[in-house]
Amino acid sequence: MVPAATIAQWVKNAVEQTAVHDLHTHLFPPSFKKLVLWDIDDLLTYHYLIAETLRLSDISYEAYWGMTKAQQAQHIWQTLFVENPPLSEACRGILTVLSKLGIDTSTRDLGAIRRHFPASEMQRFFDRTFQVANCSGVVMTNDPLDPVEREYWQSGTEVDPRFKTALRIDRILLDWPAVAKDVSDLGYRVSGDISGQTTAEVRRFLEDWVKRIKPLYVACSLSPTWRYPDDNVTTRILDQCVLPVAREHNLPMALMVGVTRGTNPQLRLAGDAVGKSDITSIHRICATNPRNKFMCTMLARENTHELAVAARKHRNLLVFGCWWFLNNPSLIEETTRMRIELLGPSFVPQHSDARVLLQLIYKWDHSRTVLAKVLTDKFVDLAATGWNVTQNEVTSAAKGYLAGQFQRFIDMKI
Ligand code: RAT
Ligand code: ZN
Repeated sequence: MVPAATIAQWVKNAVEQTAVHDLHTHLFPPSFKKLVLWDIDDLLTYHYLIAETLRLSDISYEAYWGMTKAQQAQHIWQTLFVENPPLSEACRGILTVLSKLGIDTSTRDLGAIRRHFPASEMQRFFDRTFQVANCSGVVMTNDPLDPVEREYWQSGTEVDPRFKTALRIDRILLDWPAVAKDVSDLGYRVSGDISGQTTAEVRRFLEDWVKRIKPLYVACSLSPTWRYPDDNVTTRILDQCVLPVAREHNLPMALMVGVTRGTNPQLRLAGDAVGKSDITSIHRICATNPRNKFMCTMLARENTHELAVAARKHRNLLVFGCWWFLNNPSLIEETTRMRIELLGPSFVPQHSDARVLLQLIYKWDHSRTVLAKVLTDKFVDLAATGWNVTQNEVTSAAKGYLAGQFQRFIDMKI
């Protein structure tokens, strides 16, 4: 029998050495200058940390938002790292990034840390981050209705090949009639009441953007109240526009379900929360559209088990990632264990959701540690049955989880 320590070493090596393909981030290539977030002040003003700071500091929301980014970062550092121990996952993440970059934090002096991130070094940090995170590529979140982003696409800005695209369509699905004006301003004959040529024109809009950005998938985040099918515009646009286009191009539709936007509007982007969602809608959308592929991640811990069960029932459903509030080691561990037990190799355990380039370093370091722990246990359990575990199968499992499962799903004939 292969000893447990040997298996642990094989798993550790395989998980560390496999370059990850990150399926969902909010990162942009260096050429999309206005949208790039990368340095220590960007790390500190991540919305996860804003929410944590405004719990501990008695500064008013208005005063916080009235500060410059540098002042906000200083306030967050002072509150979460100097006046309190930085115990949360988001705080620990910053310390992992600094430590992996060899930056000394012993004096707890933000000024000294900042000197390691001169603006002139931005481009160099892209290569360094991908290398330290051992990441081969990231999928962005691309919203054609964001005027700043759209400008880069329309002007043919060159895109670093490590950055892949995903067509994000939240407003197209969820924001009628308001979105009609924005789509029509771009030259499509759509109306708020979805009359006339609207559905054909929305299809044309989607086709044009598929052609322009060549996405790996189409994506939308949905609230806990989302139901499919429903007697509403979202179902209509899904059925008549999005799913036909996605089917035609073999693009999975990624459903990110369970976010309640703006629970506390004063927190802005940090004000979204989680709610329990309806798994029967996932079953129905997969079953009634068997020629479409779906990816799904759900935000509530309560939904993760039933989502894994749903994936057992629908081969056109790929479960991915521990999203946002689930991206914490304790929850990643229980979720990954449970998914392996129910789905074997056929899921994508994690994505980073990084908004700031350097976050790739900590999000993947922390997730790899958990994945290695769980995978070791699972292979040790196999060895205990008398199965002759080989290094090859360990390596190929790690490769599948970190990089291969998405491609398998794309290539699968349904
Ligand atoms: O994780 C996040 O940063 C969230 O704010 C959201 O962006 C979420 O991941 C999403 O894609 O909607
Ligand atoms: Zn996201």
